[in-house]
This record gives sequence, structure tokens and C-alpha cells, in this order.
Amino acid sequence: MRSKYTRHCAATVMALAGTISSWATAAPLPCEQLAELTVPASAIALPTRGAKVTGVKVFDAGGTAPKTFGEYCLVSGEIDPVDATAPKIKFQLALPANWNRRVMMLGGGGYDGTVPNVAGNIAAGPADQPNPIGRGYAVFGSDSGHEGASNQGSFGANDEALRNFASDALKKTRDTALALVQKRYAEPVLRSYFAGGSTGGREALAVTQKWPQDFDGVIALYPAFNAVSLDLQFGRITRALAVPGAYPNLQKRKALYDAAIEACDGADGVVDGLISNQSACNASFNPATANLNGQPLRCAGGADTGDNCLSDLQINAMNVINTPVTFNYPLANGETQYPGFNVWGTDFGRPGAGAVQAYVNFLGLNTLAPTFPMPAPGAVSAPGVPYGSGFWDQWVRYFVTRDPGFNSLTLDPENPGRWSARISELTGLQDANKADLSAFAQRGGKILMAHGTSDQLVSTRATQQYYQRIRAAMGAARADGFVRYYEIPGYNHALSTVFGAAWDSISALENWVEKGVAPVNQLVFDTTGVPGRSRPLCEYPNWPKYKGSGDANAAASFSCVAP
Ligand SMILES: [Ca+2]
Repeated sequence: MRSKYTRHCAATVMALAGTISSWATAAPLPCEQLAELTVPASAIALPTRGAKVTGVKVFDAGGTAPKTFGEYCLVSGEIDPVDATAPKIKFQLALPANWNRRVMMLGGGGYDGTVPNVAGNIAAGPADQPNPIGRGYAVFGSDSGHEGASNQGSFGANDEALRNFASDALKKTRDTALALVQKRYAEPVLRSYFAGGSTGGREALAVTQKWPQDFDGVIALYPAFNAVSLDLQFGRITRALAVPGAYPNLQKRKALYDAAIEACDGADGVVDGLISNQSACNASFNPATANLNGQPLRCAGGADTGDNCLSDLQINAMNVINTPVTFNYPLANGETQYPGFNVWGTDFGRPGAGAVQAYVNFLGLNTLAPTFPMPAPGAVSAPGVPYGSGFWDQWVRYFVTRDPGFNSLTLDPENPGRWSARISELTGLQDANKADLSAFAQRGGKILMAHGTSDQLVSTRATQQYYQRIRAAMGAARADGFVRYYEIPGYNHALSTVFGAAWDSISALENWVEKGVAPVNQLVFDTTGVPGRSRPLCEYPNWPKYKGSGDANAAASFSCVAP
């Protein structure tokens, strides 16, 4: 008769044998053999019903220099939700044959809804270097748990989909991808990185706050870190633009842009089409008194008298964009305001046929004034309302009220009445505004943040605030040990007609994390306004000032100076 001890001992031996045999037989799996793999729910830290690979495809080495890449295996898969009515999380994972033992997770944009191009570049990444896949990274990302356009928020009606978008999908995707990376290579991961812009920038900061042990370094470009506060600012701006006569058309926005350039371009030391000292321009420019080509920018008498001037209603609307929204009710995440945008010199969408201009218009004020019912979110080329207005409308209808027929123009974001509690609850879910990042700093994590000074969709001033909050919460010296924040004059949101930023942030982050070499003398290159020109990437609050002589297209002719 076996004793309890014997039974226990036998079970232990069997368990050990199982562990040893699976460990001992863990050999790298070729791409084709990943096709049948599943990842159990137990391998994913947040609740799911597990994940499975739905397809694999081998890509031969290729690309055109400098964007070359070696052979890689593209794995597609999905993570099953706990709620059977919630959408799956769809993800992709690119696994290079010649792996550098590092992983790179990519963030999304807007309301997400599509899997990022895992073979592509990172936000504002370098144009003269291979993409992460070409550097040997295993690269992955997900649709964050629903399919749809980046301006489509109807998934918010489902709690699990909303939580996945808010941040849960980041952890679920990361754990699933890491399990598959282990199966493919049977080797430990040396370093883990995250890169994203906009919502992807929020996601980059969210992982440092929520799962500080998961990543060694993150790149957060133009991060919409306090997403709900930004939504509320969108609401305030939308209501201002919906006032009859207040919406400025493309031509009027060109007039405003040109007037700001006329006033502020040369005031930074060089007429180069860039307002490099944006804070000085913010302090001095006034659309009500500015001139354009010798004529007042303000229409005669303040009435709408043509496309080369702005009426008082239109000037008022642009002043609303320039100023903060304040919350006259408590929010769970402690936010009390969201700042205005750098309006003067920012391209909110101007006349022009180019693809970049079309996208800037789409992300900007677009072609239609906000109205009720708000036109359905459209494509880049179709007439549409301001991106932020559509974003606000979707958020109010599907996240806040969950009433698809609700008129979002009737919700006052400064005094939302019976919706205050729900909005506060959403700040707790959606916002990544924690300023004490001690756990991430303690494990050696590094953060590179950058933001264009001409961002029309996420306020540069909000990122300034977040950076200052980190310094206040942790002390300047400690913050300097793991965070850098740079501002890029002329750079808009994601794309720009004026200065399309390209920065080798990955090398800077690798050097800091892996060699302890903090970034200095970083350069940013223009891909659109004057392709190839360079500027020093200045640590906020410094800005790049022309030295007074030398090639205005060369970074060497500029130095970073204090405001
Ligand atoms: Ca200038």
C-alpha cells in the first residue's frame, strides 16, 4: 500500500519529469512549426481564454538600402476574450531568422483598430537606418482588441474591448508575443523595448507605469498620455467650432498660418520657414492685430469678408484652441485641466494636393464644421469634420453615454452634470498620467519622449506638463537619469508639411539602456519641408537657435539655447 508520502513523491517526480522533458526538448522551432501553436491563458497575466497562431508566412530577405531586412517569419494570431461577445485581440509578430535577441513592441494610433506594420518604421524613426525588423528585432503589435478605423470608437460599448484599448491589450499582447518568441528561438530575450506615437505614445508610457518590469526602454512620441483630458479639450474645441460662422476653411487657415510665419519665423534668428522659439511666438502673436502681406489678418469690422482674413468668430475659435479646458469637477486621475495647443504657426490643414497635406488636413480641422448628427468618421480623402471632433463624438456616444444617438455637442466638458462620474471613471481606465515612475527607473528603464511644437492633435504643452510632473515627483536629478524630453520645431502630429521628423531614437535608447551612455547631441532630420535638412534635437525647454552664420539646413549652424 502506498503512503501519502509515496503518492506525493510520485506526483512530484512525474511533474519534474514533465518539466525536465519539455525543457530538455525545447529547441528552436522553424517558422512553419509555429503555425499550430497555442498560448495557454495561464501564460498571459491578464484574463483571456488563451491565444493561438492563425497563420505564418516566411518573407525572404529584401528591401532597398537603407531599409533592408533579412529573412523573417510573420506570425499572425489572436487572443480570445473572456467575454464571448467582445472582439478578439489580433496581433502580428515578425521573427527575423537572424535575431538580435531583442524585442520591440509597437503602439497604435487614435482608437487603434488595426495591427501596426511590424516590418515598418517606428514613429518619427530614422529614414537612413533599417527598420527594427532589419536591425534584427523581433517586432510585434496588436489592434488593441477591436477592428476599425483610427477614428471609430463604437467598440467602446463593450467593457472588455474598452479595457483592452485602455491598456489591457498591451499586457496580453506582450505576454503572448514573448511566449511565441521563446518557442521560436528557445533563448532568453536580452532586451525589450516599446515605441509608439500619439495613442502609441500613451501606450509606451502606460507600460512603464503599469508593468514596469516588462520593458527596458520606451520611445514615446507626441504621447496622448492623459487621453480623457484631451478628449474633453476636443469637446470644448468642437463646441467652439460648431458655433455658426466660427469654423475657418482651408484658405483662412492658410492665411492664419502665413501671418504667424510672417510674424515669428525670423524672430528666432533665421528665416527658414520654422518657428523655432515657439514660446516667444505664443507670447507675442495675436491674430486680432496681426498682419498678412501688409493687410490686417482680422477681417474688416470683424465680419467674414473673404478667405484672406478671419472674422471675430473665427479668431475666437482659434483662441479657444490656444487656451486650456478646466474641469470644474473631480476626476479620478487628479487632472484639473488640459492645456491649449500651439496654434500660431501650426498647420491645421491648408489647401494643397499632396498626400502629406491631405493627411495633415484629415488630422486637423478638415473640411466640415462639426454638427449634429456628426458625420460618420471618414477616410483621408473624403470630406470630414475635424479629427478631434469626430474623436470626441465617438467617445461621448460609445464610451461615456453609450447612447449612439446622443448629441455630443450638448455635453459641456467643463460642466458635464450627470456624466461627471462616468467621465471620472474613464480617466482611471484610459489615462497614463502617473508621474512617479520609480519602479521603472529602479529596474534601469529609460524613456525617450519627443513632441513637435506644431502638433495640432495632441498638445505639446501637455507633454511639457507631464515631463515637469515627473521631475517634480522624482526630483530633477533622478529624472535626468532615465527620462529625456525633446521638442521639434515645425513638426506636426505624426506627419508634417513643414518638418517631417526622422530621428534615430532606437540607437539612442539602445546606447542608454545597454551601455549606460546617455543621449547627447541628438540630431533630427526633415523628410518633407526641406528634405535632408537637420537640426539639433534640443532638450526641453531649450530650442535650436541659429548661430548667425553657416548653412541654415545644417544642424551645426544651430545651438540649443534656453528660452
Ligand atoms: Ca525661423
